[in-house]
Amino acid sequence: PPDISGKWILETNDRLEDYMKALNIDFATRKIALALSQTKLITQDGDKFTIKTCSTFRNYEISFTVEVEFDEHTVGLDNRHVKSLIKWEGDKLVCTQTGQKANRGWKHWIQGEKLYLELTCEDAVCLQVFKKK
Ligand code: RET
Repeated sequence: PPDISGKWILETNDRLEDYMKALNIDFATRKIALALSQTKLITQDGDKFTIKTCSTFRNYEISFTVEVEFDEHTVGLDNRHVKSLIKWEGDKLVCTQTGQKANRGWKHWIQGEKLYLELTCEDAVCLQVFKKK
């Protein structure tokens, strides 16, 4: 599988507001989140990952093993409980988050020198592009 590890800086952020609305994130948090720079710190050891999403406002961290479902509590995001399962689909790291919200998940992949993250909830799709620090 590809190596997505490293320190990544947010470069573009398309439709994050739609995604946050689909998650029922409140107005004030949405406005703050939209204005933030974000950094992703990804460590990868075989099929074990830690992904930290860092900002000056709030951080969010998950650790998982590929193909091992886990309980995810999205503290500081929409504060829901989901069952998350992450798999490689070709060169994309794909997460399905099963719970109250339909069609919820994300995909990470590398293209050129960039890291892409597509976040989906219901019919909202956010695309974030990161450059390597
Ligand atoms: C911030 C700031 C507080 C409000 C929101 C945020 C968004 C975080 C997101 C994190 C996604 C993480 C993923 C990790 C995958 O491995 C920046 C924490 C809403 C969308 C998908």
